[in-house]
Amino acid sequence: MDGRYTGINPYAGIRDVYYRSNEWDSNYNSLQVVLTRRFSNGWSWYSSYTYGKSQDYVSAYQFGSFTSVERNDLDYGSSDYDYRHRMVGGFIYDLPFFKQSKNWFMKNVIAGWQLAASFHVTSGQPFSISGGSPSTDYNKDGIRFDWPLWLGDSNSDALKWNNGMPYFDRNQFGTPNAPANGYYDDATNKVVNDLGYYNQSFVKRNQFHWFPSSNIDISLQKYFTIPVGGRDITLQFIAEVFNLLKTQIWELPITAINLSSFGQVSRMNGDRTAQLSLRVMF
Ligand SMILES: [Ca+2]
Repeated sequence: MDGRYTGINPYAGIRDVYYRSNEWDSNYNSLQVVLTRRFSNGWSWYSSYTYGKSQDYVSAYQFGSFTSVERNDLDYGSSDYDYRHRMVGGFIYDLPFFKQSKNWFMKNVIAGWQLAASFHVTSGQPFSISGGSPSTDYNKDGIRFDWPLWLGDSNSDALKWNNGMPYFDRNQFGTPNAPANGYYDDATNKVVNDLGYYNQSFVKRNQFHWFPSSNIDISLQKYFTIPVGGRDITLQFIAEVFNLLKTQIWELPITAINLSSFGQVSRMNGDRTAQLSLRVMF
């Protein structure tokens, strides 16, 4: 109910009614390959690759609305978390050097460190192009998030570059022709559905995927045992670097077609962070 249907709204004074149900489908298929090496001879390894495809009408829990109540199927598409390829892995390696050294310092301080690393490579984040203002209520049903037209050929047509910055090209998207009879006819006080409206070539939900991302984290750690007053105190020292290679990816472009800033990308994200920690166990 958008306030205009007072004639058929049985609840006077109530504008919006939220209805929640479990009745919509989602669909996930994947191929998963896992390779691991259990810890022995000082090292272990794990790696996992997933080829996945997830589709649904809405991906958020207890939130979401159809762009059109007449054509729910227009919202069936890639899930918000539909990352096609994902590879993760890592290793743990007990550094074997100087463990048998006769030198006290080499044996107790330099030896005995454990090196670990983990990484991921993930294909691009899915995202949609839609509106959010009265001007993007193309089918005139009171809901503003209608799909614009897709004028491009292949998805990559929408991605353009300007001075080394990517942007999404507004010219690849168009305004649908309005329903021929309008959606609600004030003269007859009836809803007039021009279903021919839906024969236009709309952009699909989560039609686009942004750039792939990757990351490597490493850590170096060691336990020190220090005898204090007849008992041992254990110190655990960990040095970690997150995003070792400082890989950065562009932030998603602005996806609301009604904004003048549509398609703009403002910055790259991806800091490198180093962290030292010392834990005392007694
Ligand atoms: Ca609408």
